[in-house]
Order: sequence, then structure tokens, then C-alpha cells
Amino acid sequence: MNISVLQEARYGYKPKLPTILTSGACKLVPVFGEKTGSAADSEAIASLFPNTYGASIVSYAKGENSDAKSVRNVGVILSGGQAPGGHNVISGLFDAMQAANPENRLYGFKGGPSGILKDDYRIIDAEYLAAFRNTGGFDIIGSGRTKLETEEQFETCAKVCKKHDISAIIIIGGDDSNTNAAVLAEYFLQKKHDIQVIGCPKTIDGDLKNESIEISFGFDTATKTYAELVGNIARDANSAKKYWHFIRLMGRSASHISLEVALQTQPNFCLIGEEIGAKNQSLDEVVDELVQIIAARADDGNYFGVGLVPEGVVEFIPEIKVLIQEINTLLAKEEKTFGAIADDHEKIRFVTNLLSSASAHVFSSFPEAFRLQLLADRDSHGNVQVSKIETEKLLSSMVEERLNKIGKGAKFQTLHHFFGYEGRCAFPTNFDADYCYSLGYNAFVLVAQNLTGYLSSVTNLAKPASKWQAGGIPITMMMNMEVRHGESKPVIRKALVELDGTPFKYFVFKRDEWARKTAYTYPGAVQYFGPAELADRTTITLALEQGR
Ligand code: FBP
Repeated sequence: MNISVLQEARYGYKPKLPTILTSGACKLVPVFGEKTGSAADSEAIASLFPNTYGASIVSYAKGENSDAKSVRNVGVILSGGQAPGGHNVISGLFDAMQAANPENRLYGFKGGPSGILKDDYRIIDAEYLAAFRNTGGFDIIGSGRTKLETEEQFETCAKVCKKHDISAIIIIGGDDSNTNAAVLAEYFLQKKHDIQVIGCPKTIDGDLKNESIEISFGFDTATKTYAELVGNIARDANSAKKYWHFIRLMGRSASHISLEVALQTQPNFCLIGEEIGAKNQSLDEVVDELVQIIAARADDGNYFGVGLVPEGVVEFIPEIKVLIQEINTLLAKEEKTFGAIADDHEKIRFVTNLLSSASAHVFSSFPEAFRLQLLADRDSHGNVQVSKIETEKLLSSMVEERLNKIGKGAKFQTLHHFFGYEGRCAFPTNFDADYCYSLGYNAFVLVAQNLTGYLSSVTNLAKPASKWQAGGIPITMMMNMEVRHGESKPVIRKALVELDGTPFKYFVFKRDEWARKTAYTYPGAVQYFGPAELADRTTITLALEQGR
């Protein structure tokens, strides 16, 4: 195989484990902490998850766990969008299994959850794994977005597991995939299938978090990768002094990625969807704010700048949010008829006629390309695919129109960028390499303690890895009821940017200065080697959240 110099060097990296996990699964016993509830709608969640709801948070103490030594076959699935570090979760899991009993076998189901349904797998052994340690991507077994939701699918999973004598499945995924993990765990208990399900918190979006999940893996690497690119663009903008760069950043609903990248690069503006939602700001008001910033810089003779637009912002602008909800419900209801329409104009006409008059008015005010993007296929969970919606172009064209109206548009030239896929498969930073390895290692410790419906939790992450804590939380504690595909469903509640949290407050404190001045900072490329304060540092968000 052809490998790069960095790849070869990263193979030699030894991920750090929290001290508690270095004892290994056989020498750790569970300590059951407080009982849990759910994020909201506790009655509904309790009735839907009678076997798993309300379980205790788990941490560990040193002690003999002789059961951990028994031979186990474990299945692993990578689910949803790629996030740097997935290979290390599998490495940690594999190493923990081997340390407990070298006879243990790891089955990697290929292409996401559909792999288990198709019984499509490969055995992950030391030799195969060696080529993936500390590398980005999910190509070790591939990923996919198939949703495990029907009884028929659950039974197929059980059948496949029984065929291979698999007693535990590890699902590495985001909020939707871990929702699936919780539903599957509950189903297996109900049907007495005796198969455990453990989740691992993955997503570059950073929206799968709570006190016990301080950060989802991949966020650290992805934001550092985007911050490097944004910093480079900022320097180009400051050199040429002729373009406004409108940069859309991935992150689906929550604006965590944009906020972190803003903290790292100090752009002239960064929209935060959650703030727009809380202030109930209309699209016109958002555009007005941008116009003020751009006009003020023009008054200073600065006809250039850098602005960040979270891809999920459209779902927070009230009139677009209502419009998207109406389109989601309508497309779920009219799936067949809509699917049969081939002509784009006809599609737009069909949808416009079925919208409320307010939403039809909003929809019709958008350029055609934007309207079609709003109608693009939903993902398997019924979500609009915000990565396909070019909000940065809509905003810059509206800004231009308004600048022209007030006579300040002559020197306004824009360039557009979208950074998303660039960050999802980068070589994991040292932080993600260590964190992911620990999450995977810990997932096996949870398996060895016969737990199910739990999410692997590694905390105290702003401290050096040796001081990290490990344990598990019941997935149901993160759940609430939400409307998906037009139906009320139990799902993990997305953790949005907290407007009273330190990272956002710090941003608000600085943003006016960053808006007017040219105060860019240039983070540069991810460092994999060198002093810990350079190579091991984590996100500014986490550091601020943990008071560092
Ligand atoms: P996950 O929630 O599965 O981790 O995926 C996150 C994400 O990268 C979003 O940021 C983005 O909107 C979406 O996936 C893109 O999806 P796809 O990979 O299907 O194009």
C-alpha cells in the first residue's frame, strides 16, 4: 500500500488512555451513581423504554471482574457522517477486547447499519487494523445512514448476531444513530435476545453533548481544519483587500462549529443560529446586521472581510424554519406524488400550492436555485440536508441588493466557500486520537460489565488524558419527543449552543471589535508533533466551558 510520510508517522502514535482505563476491563467494577430521567417528555420516554429508562450513570472502581475474561464476539458499526477518529474508536475497542481475552473476535459491519442487515462484515484483526490506526476516515469498514427502526430490521439484527454468536454491538454515531442504539437495546431486552448495545458519541457537529459527554469526537479535528482554512482566507482577504468572503461551515442544526472557528480566527461576523432563533430575528433583520457591519468597514476604507455562516442557520430564521417544517411534513405526506414530478418548475409549483400563504410568500421570494435546494431529498431521518443549501449565497445577494440601495455597493465583491467535507476525514488531532481510543476502549469495559443502552462517556477532557474519567450514561437520559417525518418520535435532543454559556458570552464580548477592526488570528495547520501545549490542546469552546 502507498502511504504518506505523515501516515507512517501516525501509525507509530500511541494514544493516551485515562489512568482508570489502563487497569483493563478485567480489573474494573461498575459504580452505579444517580438514577437518570430524560431530557424532556419523561412520561412518554419512560413508557417507550420500560426496560432501559431511568438507569444509573456508571463510573468505575478497581476490582475483579472475572466475567470480563469470558470469550466474546462483538459487532461494530460506523454510522452517519464521517468524523475524524472513528478508526481509533475501533482500535481502542479491539485492544480492550484483546487485553481481556485474545480469543475475542471483532466483527466490523460494512457500510453502516445496513451492513448488519445484510450480514456484510469483515473480521477486524490486528494486521488489518494496523493500516488504520490514528488515521482519519471511516474506510476501515465504511459508514452509512440506514435507520434501524422497524421490528423486522431488529429481528434481522438479532438473527445475524446469533448466527455469529455476537453478544454485543457497538454503534458509533451521532444523535440519530445513538437514538437507534437506544431503541435497539430496548427491543433486545424486551425480546430477551441477550445482545447488548453500546453507543459512542460521534459527530463533527458537536451537538451530542451533556455533562457526561463533554464533546463529541471529531469536533476537535474538524474545527481545527476549518479554522486553518478560514485563517488562510482571512490572510488572503487582508492581503488583497478587495473581497468579502462568505464562508458557510458544516454543522447541521447547531452552530457549535462556527462558534469555535470564530473563536479561533476572529472574523468580521459569525452568525449563530441559536441566537437568531432566540431573538426571533427575521431574514431581513439578519441581513440588516450584516449590511451595517459591511458598510461600517467600507466607511473605514476596508472593502473586504470574512464572515461565517453556519449551515444550519436556515432552520433558526423563524420564517424559514416554519417553511422548512411545512415542506418536511408536506414531502412526507406527498412523497409519492412529489417523487413522480420530474420538472423542477413543476416541483416548485406543486409545493407552493400546498404551503400556507405566509410560507408560500417566503418561498416565492427566494431565488429558484435556493427554492430547489430547500426541496432536495430529506435524509433517512427526515432532516432537510442543510449541507446542500447555499445560504451564504442567498445572504450575500441580499446584502448586495441592500448595499446598492443605500449607495454603498460599488466596491462590494464577494467570494463564497463551503467547508464541510474537508474536515470530516482529516487525520485525527492528538486530542481526537486519544479521546476516540479511550471511548472505544471504554465501550468494551461497559460491555464487560453487561450493560446495555449505554453511551461510552469519557470526561474531564480539558485536563491531560491521564486525568480523564471514564464511565457510561443511559442513552435515554438524552432523549425527548420530536416530530420526524410528520410523526412524534423519541430522539436524542440536539445540544445547541447555549446562549448563557461562556463560549458564546465570550464571543459576544469580542464580536463588535472583530466586526470593525481587522483582528484576524491565523491558527495554521493541525500540529501532530511537538510540545503538548501546541499538539495536545483542545478546542477553545471546551477550554472556556471548563473554565480554563
Ligand atoms: P452526523 O450527524 O451523522 O455526524 O453527520 C454530520 C454531518 O457532517 C453534518 O454536519 C452535515 O450536514 C451532514 O453530515 C452531511 O451529510 P452527508 O454526509 O450525508 O452529506
